[in-house]
Amino acid sequence: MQVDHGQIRTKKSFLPLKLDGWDKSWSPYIYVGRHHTHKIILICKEDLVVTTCAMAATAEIKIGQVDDVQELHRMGLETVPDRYIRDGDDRPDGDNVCALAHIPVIDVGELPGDDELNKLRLACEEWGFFQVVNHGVEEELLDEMENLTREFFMLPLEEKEKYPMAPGGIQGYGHAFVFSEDQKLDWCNMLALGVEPSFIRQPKLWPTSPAKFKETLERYSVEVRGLCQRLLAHIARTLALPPATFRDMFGEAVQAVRMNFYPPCPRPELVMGLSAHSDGSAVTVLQQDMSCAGLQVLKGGAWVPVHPVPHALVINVGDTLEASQVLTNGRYRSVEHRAVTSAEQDRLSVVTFYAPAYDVELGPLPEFVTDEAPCRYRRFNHGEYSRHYVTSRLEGKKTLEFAKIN
Ligand SMILES: O=C(O)CCC(=O)C(=O)O
Repeated sequence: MQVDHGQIRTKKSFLPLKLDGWDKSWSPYIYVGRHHTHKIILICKEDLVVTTCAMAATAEIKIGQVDDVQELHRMGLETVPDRYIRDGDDRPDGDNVCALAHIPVIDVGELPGDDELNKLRLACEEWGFFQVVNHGVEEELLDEMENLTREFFMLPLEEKEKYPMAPGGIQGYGHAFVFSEDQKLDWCNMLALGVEPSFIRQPKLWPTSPAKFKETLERYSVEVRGLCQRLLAHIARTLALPPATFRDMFGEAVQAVRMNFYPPCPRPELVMGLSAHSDGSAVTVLQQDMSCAGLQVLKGGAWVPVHPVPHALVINVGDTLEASQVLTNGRYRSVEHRAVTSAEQDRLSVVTFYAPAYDVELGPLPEFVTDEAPCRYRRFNHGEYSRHYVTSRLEGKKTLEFAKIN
């Protein structure tokens, strides 16, 4: 079947193609239909189809038995099921952890002062990760979000399962990024929700218990969105770009939140809380509780733990940030990170992903392509990249291969 890649059409205009129907299970903006042996994917913005692609139809996703790790913990197991046990190289190896290093801390209240801007530039260039203090998101709101998220994870399993994440899906309660029966699992429970624009929301997956959860998440998301926009303006300044560069380019930015809960694990040396990955976002804002330094960032081949600072937020540049690898042609890097577990303590994180609108075309800015730094990334549609990201398992920076010019 001829699929005219890149041509803007309405969803309706695809209906005469006699696709079997629309499978809306991924999310409201991506429609998957089948035509004979091909799977047709339409990435839509409301009624407009912004990108299409056709691929050989794959079998239905079977993810096998996925135990709820909080329930495993409650059972008081002394070991962990095989599906969680990592192969040797893939274990959180203590020898390769650089416990003394610290990611930079940026005082947002001091931006755009020259000294702090310089610190921010170095943080983006050398780490791709930093913590922010004085960031303008109220401490009470951070506390409230953390407490309500914890309350949600403490609900009985039957209650949480009212918001199920479909196999291979990315929204709801469960395990994201699982695509096969033999894939190793992370020691983590997740609640993931699309927030903005409204057409990515799946309201049925927003918990009604705890009672104030929804309203608090709304307020929290507005505040964190504002922080992302302020940070992007400062990051643009560090690249000598006009502060509005990203705002103008990203259009109606996409915002999603993932809440991760890592119960204590009887064999933390054998499992991964969250597999190493870089983020598909432009910028990510991570709130973590004070329990332990479970987040680790890869720096110079060693894993650096991110020690919680009270009411600070952890920021990292993602694959598609204009100030990250693709748009700066490799000058600022999105960095691999992972979460490890503890035998004694549980841990909670609330993670916001902020990314360009799906119909935005991304590619290195001309400013960053020179004879010394030839173009390393092709132009691509962000919706296409998002789709690629959420249908791939978390595996270091592999998803970014999508955009690389070999
Ligand atoms: O929980 C953490 O610290 C890591 C979370 C994370 O990297 C993610 O949700 O993508």
